[in-house]
Parts: sequence; structure tokens; C-alpha cells
Amino acid sequence: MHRRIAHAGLQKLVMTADQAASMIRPGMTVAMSGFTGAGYPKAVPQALAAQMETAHARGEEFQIKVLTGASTAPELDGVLAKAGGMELRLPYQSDPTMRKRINDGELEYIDIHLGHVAQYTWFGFYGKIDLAVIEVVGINEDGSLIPSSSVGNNKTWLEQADKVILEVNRQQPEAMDGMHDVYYGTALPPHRKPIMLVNPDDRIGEPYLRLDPEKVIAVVETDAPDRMTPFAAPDETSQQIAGHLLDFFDTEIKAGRLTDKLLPLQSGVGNIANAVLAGLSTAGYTGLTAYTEVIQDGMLHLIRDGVIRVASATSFSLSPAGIEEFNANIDFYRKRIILRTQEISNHPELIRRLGCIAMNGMIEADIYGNVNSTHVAGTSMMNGIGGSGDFARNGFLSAFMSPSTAKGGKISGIVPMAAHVDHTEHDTMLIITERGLADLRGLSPKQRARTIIEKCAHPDFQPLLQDYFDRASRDSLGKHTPHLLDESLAFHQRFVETGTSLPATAGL
Ligand code: 0RQ
Repeated sequence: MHRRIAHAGLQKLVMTADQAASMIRPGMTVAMSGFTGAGYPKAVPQALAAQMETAHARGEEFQIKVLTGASTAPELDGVLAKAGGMELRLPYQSDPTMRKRINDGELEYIDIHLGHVAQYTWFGFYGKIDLAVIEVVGINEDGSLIPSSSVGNNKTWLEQADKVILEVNRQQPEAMDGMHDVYYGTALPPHRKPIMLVNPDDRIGEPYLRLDPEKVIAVVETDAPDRMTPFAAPDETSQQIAGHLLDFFDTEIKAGRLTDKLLPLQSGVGNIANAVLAGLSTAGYTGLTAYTEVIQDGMLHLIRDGVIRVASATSFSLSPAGIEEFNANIDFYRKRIILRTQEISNHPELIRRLGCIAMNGMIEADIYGNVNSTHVAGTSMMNGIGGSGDFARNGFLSAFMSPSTAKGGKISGIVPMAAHVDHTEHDTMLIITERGLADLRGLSPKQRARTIIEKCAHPDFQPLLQDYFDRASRDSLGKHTPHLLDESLAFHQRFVETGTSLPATAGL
């Protein structure tokens, strides 16, 4: 009985998810585990959503504020969004129902750098955390916790929350014990000290999460896998984008700016990121490192093949096949993967010191290199900034990648002016589409514009962008970063009005 709960006092608190969920009351601020579909609580949120629906059917208000590490899964974000049970959510999310509620204005969403969430909580910017709901692999005799497939903000949630509900998931392999590195040396300014991590494989913390057992009000046993959809094989466009980045690495090695060990890699999630990782697997590299947020299938394969010798992250994001591969070879992987808290995986000091190569997706880039990662047409939230800003701002190199068009060619990924800016021209070094790679390092705004239009824009949009830039260079009030303010968002306006940013007739 309760094989994974070695703490005698906590064994006594085992109860059903429904009983545990009934302790969550309307208006509470509830911090939950979970990062990119891994290590999120699976039973309590579902029971809570059912209780919310019952309350709503009776005409009662029942909403809570939900804080997590990053995106979760249908069993958490999905059910709570469907139940209309969230008044506020932060940070990164990717659930379709929640996205709709956010964009319909029914739910306040705070999009924040993933590396900032913990410290904003320590600073008190989110108020009191009433409750933490955390998935773990097991509870040790002394009450310390074996973290699950993500660490995320769990250290902070356990420290800051008044009360704690634990989900002990027996489907998460016990052999994960020892993979984690939880750093307890953080302090508030002005008492901060350097964080002594100088290599991606340095261990600076403890394998377990500390817990005050007095805070625990419920322990729920679960037996369910992390739910991730399988990845599609990289399509041609993604492969072309990956190809441009790999050619760039070759050039940098020849120029002596990188060695054949590159620098610690950070890779976003999604199709293009996977294609880049797949490309690395055939490019002849060995012994690389990763200092990143997420271990996805592609990263696992690189570790298996010796291309990457060690990867530091805060979470997994594996498909069912990836989970199978990991579980079957867990002793191999646990020596090569370290999971940290997200304030460490995404820490500006460490990303800057290690010199990470940041590789992330984008919605659009403008001709000057400002990047929008989050807002379609400047107003509709896609997912969130995630960790892209933590890494792009502080990396040795920062690449933003996207197909040159979206929605079957109707929308240009390169625009005159980004309708929302997540990463400024000062933080973006490489813009890559399937058409080519624009290396913006050392270029002035007008040089950047010419390069991006020439290398990255799709031929359907290239003449429009060139014409815009030429006229702006002639007519703009200031000639440093030329813009025609009444036309600068014309691509977006046309998309909103007609469903395409292509004009009906020639001209912008
Ligand atoms: O929507 O599937 O409905 O058509 O955006 O686009 O091309 O499939 O690319 O999956 O790599 O996502 C920026 C969203 C790209 C992602 C973004 C539409 C497009 C499609 C997805 P449909 P793709 P990806 C580490 C780093 C921020 C967080 C981050 C992201 C959908 O990379 O969320 O980097 N980044 N985290 O059709 C309208 C455009 C569009 C557009 C794309 N210009 N206009 N729609 N789309 N461009 C991970 C973490 O931080 C956890």
C-alpha cells in the first residue's frame, strides 16, 4: 500500500481526487506543477472542473487563479478552461480552449518570461498563493519529494503556498530519482550571490524538493501518463530552415567564432525545432551540450546517438514513443539529463555565462528584426513568450525561425512593422525562413531591412516589402528607421479585413 509514500504522516492524508479538490474554494490562487505537457497534476484538476461545472449549473460563481510552470495538458488547462473555471492564468499556455477564452476576453492571461515567474512570486507581485497542487514521483521518509517529469516552478510553489496537495503518480518511473537538481541558493536583492554553475552538467543543488509536511492537506495517488501528441516528421519547409541554420554553424566554425562543439543549445518546441535537432543528428557533430527548457523527442535521439553528451532542462516534452524510449533506457538517460527549476534553466546570468545558442519559432519578424512570437495580428494570443525571451536576450546567438508565409501563403511572416514585439531588434541576431538566413549582427537598421527582405521574404511579398521600404526611405519623417506610419500595419489590417495580407491589386 502507498508504496511510493514513505512518510508515515503523509500516508494518512491519502484521499480521492474528489475529496482533495473539494478543498479548493472559489477565488483561490492555486499554483500547479506542469511544464510543456509534463509533470502536471492529472486527477485533482479534473475533479475540480467537475465540481465547478456542478456549481455553475446551480448558478454559483466558481473560478480560481491558476499559476503553473508553462503549458500543461487537456487534463488541467483543457478541463478548467472548458468549465469556465479560471479567472486568471499565467504563464505560457497552448491549450486551444483556453486560447479561445483568452481571445474572447473571458480570461485574464499574464504572459511573462518563464525565467521571471518564480521571482515575481517571491517579490509578492501575484499576492498570496493559497494552494499548490504538485505531481511527484514519490515522497521520501523525511517528507522530501522526488520530482516528476518537470520541475518548473515547483520549488517556489511548495515554499510560497499556504497549503499543498500532492499527486503521487506511479506511472512516472521511480528511476527518475536522482535526475533532478533543485537549487536552494536563490535570495532576494540585495542579498543575491553568483550562481556557481559554469557548465551545463554542473550540479549545484539537491535531488529532491523540500517540503514542510505540515502544509500538506491531501495526497492523491494517480496512475496516468503525461499526455503529448506525437510529433509529425519534419516537412520540407522545416528541413530547409534547419539546413540554413546548419550551414550558418559551418560558416561560424570556419570563421573561428564557434568550435565544432558549438555552444550549449537551447531549442524551442514544435516542428521546426524538431527539424533543427534532426538536422544536427546527420551533420557529424558529437559531444555537444544543451542548456534548454525542454527535452523533446529530437533531443532524446541526439543524446542516444552521442551527438549531445549532456542536456540540462526543466522538463520533458516527449511523445508517447519518446516516453517509451526514455523509460526503456532510463539508466542511460538519467546520467545525461539534468532537470532543474525553471528560474535556473532560464536564468539570464547562466544563459549569458554559458553563451547559449537560442533557437526559437516566431509568428513574424519585421524588416528591422523586431520579432513577434505571440500575437496574431497584434491582438490574438497564440501561446505566449515562454522562455524565448530569456534565451534570446542573453544568448551568444539568437535565431528566430518561421516559414516565410502562414495559412497556405496568405500571410507573410515578414512584415513592414511587427504588430506586437516580444523580442526587439537589439536581441535578434538571425532571422531564418525557408528562403534563407538573415545575419543581422553588426548591421544598421536600413542594412537589416535590405538583408531581411532579400534573404527571408517570400517572393509573393518581397516586392511589396521592397516598395514599402523604398518609399519609407524617401518619405519617412526620420531616415534612421524609415516607416510610413499609416501603412506600416497594412499587411495586418488587410488580413483582418479579408483573411489575407496579399492585396487585391498591386501595391501595398
Ligand atoms: O497555426 O496550426 O492553426 O495553422 O501559428 O505555427 O508554423 O506550426 O510553428 O509550432 O513552431 O509555432 C511562434 C507559435 C510558432 C511558437 C510559434 C500560426 C500557424 C499555426 C503555429 P495553425 P507553426 P510552431 C521554448 C520557447 C513562443 C514561445 C517559445 C511559439 C501556428 O514557436 O509559441 O518560443 N513561440 N518558447 O498558422 C497568423 C502569422 C503566423 C500564424 C504562424 N504570421 N499569422 N498565424 N501562425 N505564423 C518553449 C517554451 O518556452 C515552453
